[in-house]
Amino acid sequence: MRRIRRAEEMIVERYPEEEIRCPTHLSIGQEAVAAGVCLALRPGDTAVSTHRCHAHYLAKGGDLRAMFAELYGRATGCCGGKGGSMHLTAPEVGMLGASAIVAGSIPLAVGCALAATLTGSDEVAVAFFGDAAAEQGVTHESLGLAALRRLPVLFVCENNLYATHSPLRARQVSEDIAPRAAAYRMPGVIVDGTDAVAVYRAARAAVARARKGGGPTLIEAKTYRWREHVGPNFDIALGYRSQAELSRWMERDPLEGVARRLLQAGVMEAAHRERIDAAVEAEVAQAVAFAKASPFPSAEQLCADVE
Ligand SMILES: Cc1ncc(C[n+]2csc(CCOP(=O)(O)OP(=O)(O)O)c2C)c(N)n1
Repeated sequence: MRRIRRAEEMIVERYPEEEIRCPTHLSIGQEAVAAGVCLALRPGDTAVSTHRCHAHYLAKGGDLRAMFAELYGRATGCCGGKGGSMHLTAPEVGMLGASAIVAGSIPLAVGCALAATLTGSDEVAVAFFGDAAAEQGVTHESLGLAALRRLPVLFVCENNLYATHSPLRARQVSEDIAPRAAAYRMPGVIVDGTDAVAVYRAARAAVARARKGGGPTLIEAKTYRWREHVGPNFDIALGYRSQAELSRWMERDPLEGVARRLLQAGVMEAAHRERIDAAVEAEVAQAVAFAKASPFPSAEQLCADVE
């Protein structure tokens, strides 16, 4: 979680330099969801993500240097510099990719799960998506097929209460997404998305169930994005949400929550935390330096893989 937070804070610091030219959607405040879910997965399990994919990519084991190089549009990026922030991919560790189409991750994960059952593998697939994706027709088609075929897939909804600037209460009659799972006779679980341990426990149970043929689970993590929908800034001045609401969620910082528990339980000492912070700081700085020193793709590289 520290790597995810610091990497995104670094994007905040560097974005105004205008060397990162792709749109970037930060998940500061939402880190516990990616971390908790991906900890319950094996490298061979597949994750499919959204426009807000940095956290999922890093939690699944994606290379930090290749991520920054991608953001900087360099040939050493995980998509050769052609994808940008919304299209991070690391198939070698099961990060299949990220779709900027709202709900795009959901049928892709179902397809991965279907492929796993057809090939006799015990791999599990995860679709990460936001609350707005729950409003798309393809979500219901996908949940229906996954339930019918008892596919090994986790539907992980990061309910951060907003779709761009539209609040959930203006878009849906219920503030909860998880109860919809009942219509497909699959478990629907609500977890505190600021609590990495709670998320991990829910994901671990769903993965175990899926791996032994029990079928899909819908996990709804209640969470909150601290920054604007797209870009590095705070956006309270826009007026669609209040400073008081943001402050309440910031008090529930997922990183501080885990650190407090580990310190109180005597599992981690303050000095250990400082060592983690220092190591992450160096790693992120090196990733930025690597990206900046990398070449841009050549004209041939830019045209490769483009049909
Ligand atoms: C099919 C489709 N419709 C509209 C958009 C424009 N759009 C981009 S992000 C977004 C809101 C997404 O909200 P949510 O799924 O809750 O994810 P969050 O941004 O909150 O993480 C919209 C409407 C899109 N990318 N794809």
